[in-house]
Amino acid sequence: MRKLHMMAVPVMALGMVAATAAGASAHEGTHSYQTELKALNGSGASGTVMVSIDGDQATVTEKVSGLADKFMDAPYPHVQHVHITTGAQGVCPTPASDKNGDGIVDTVEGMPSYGMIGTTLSTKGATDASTATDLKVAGMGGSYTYERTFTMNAKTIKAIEAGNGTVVVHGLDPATLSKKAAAAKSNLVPELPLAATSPALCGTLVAGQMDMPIGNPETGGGSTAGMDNGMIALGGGLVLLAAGAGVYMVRRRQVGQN
Ligand SMILES: [Cu+2]
Repeated sequence: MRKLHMMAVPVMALGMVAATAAGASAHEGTHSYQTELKALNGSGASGTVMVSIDGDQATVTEKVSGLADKFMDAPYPHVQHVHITTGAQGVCPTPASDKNGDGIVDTVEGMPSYGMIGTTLSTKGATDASTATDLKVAGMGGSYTYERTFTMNAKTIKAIEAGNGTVVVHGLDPATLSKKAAAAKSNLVPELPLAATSPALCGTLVAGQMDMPIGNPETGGGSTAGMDNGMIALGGGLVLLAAGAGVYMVRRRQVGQN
């Protein structure tokens, strides 16, 4: 009897340690989330994003390739955000989200799926919505690696923890699109092709490390989100970039002739 008693104590103690560690991990320490970015709108791009959150500090590591490379003979600026949903589950849009049937799921059509901008993955400066359309701090060119540690706002952290944080990288190359889609004008900024403001990559962050199996984001019921004012500003920025040169329009015509 005495021997059994002695053995039971250490086993119980171990069990308690394990239970404590499991309980603490829900709120303390570093939590990792990741996603495989999938091409939207036939962008042909791909990528991965890893987000490590410790308190209010987030380290975002992102690798993308195959995006539109040039805009106006300069590296194509790809604004990128963590979009967040509150009511509905955050997901990536599917072709069914293309409500007007023009062949592109534009930024507005995608919002019922991935929600509003929670955090801007800017290369420097603010990471809230204030830099959402700042082309100078966007991802640049067709392939890039992004790594930054910053204070992440509480609403984005909360959404990511709930599985409702979705990384969206914007900016398509009209050359990769169907004639009809390439010729479409932006519903945000009519002077621009729809491609310029539309999402090219999307992935909803899930808890875990990079070796976790990733399923395709499912389409969600989702609530209807309003027009994203930030994305209107994005269009304005691109118009400024394009002003005076018209290279983008020329390229579009060439695409249309193919
Ligand atoms: Cu966005």
